[in-house]
Amino acid sequence: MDFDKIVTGEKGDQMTDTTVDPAGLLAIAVTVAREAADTARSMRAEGVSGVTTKSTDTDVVTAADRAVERQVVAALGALRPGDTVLGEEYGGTDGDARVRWVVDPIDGTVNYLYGLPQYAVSLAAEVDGVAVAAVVRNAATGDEWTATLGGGAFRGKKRLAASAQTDLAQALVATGFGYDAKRRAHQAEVLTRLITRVRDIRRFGAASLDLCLAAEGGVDAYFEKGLNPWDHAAGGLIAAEAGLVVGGLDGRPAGLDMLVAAPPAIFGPLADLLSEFDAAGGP
Ligand code: LIP
Repeated sequence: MDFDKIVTGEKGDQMTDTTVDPAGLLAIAVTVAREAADTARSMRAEGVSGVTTKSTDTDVVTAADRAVERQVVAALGALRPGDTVLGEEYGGTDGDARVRWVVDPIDGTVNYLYGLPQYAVSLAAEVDGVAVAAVVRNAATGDEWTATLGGGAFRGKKRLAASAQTDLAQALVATGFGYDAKRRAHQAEVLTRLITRVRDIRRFGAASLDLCLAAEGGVDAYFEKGLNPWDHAAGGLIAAEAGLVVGGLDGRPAGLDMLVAAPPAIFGPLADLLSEFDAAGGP
């Protein structure tokens, strides 16, 4: 991480960490995310460049992913010099501040690669490890979702209320798949068993946007194995503030092994089926 020398301007005009107020953190998150989304969109308009791969030959990262994350880290360093940042492409900055920012610079990178308008800047602020402010901004469309802990979830100025579905068999469920072929095979086996127990399945390709879609009732529920903190830190708060239960299986919190976001009445039945199908298991 070579961002420890972030140029932050004159001492006097820096915003120091005098507050961990969620509203103040959200205002910063929205400002930074909008500028980052503008960069992602303008770089896409010039064509995709610097494409390399990470964990597998389909797990791509582009010059835009890297540039957007550098921009976010630099902006946060200027506005909140004492905070730490965890990002998908450059990892975590050093320090033990109360506030940690969690960023996916372009969530939905394969959509970005193909020019599908379903990719987002996802940015959350955690205080003492708990997400208290979140923004997800679709960089292609400008659609923006926000939330603060206890303050509700919004799309623009519209307050969100998620699905109140009570019958799993009637639920429209979104999910996603990893990049590793062995994991995808296991996820396909789980899907084969689940698909007859729900209304239908949707796969859009960006966890943060899937969680926002669930938050506004565009799907009833969402689950996925293998999500990193930057995939769901912001969308998870937005989904929870819209009324969904967000967690893992068997009483565990949401994490790498599984994230489930569902209305209270069907979270248990869905989680039980996913446990029965070993959805958190496998490679
Ligand atoms: C993506 C996730 C998505 C998952 C994809 C990929 P990325 O993140 O948002 O839910 O299904 O496989 O992991 O790689 O575009 O940042």
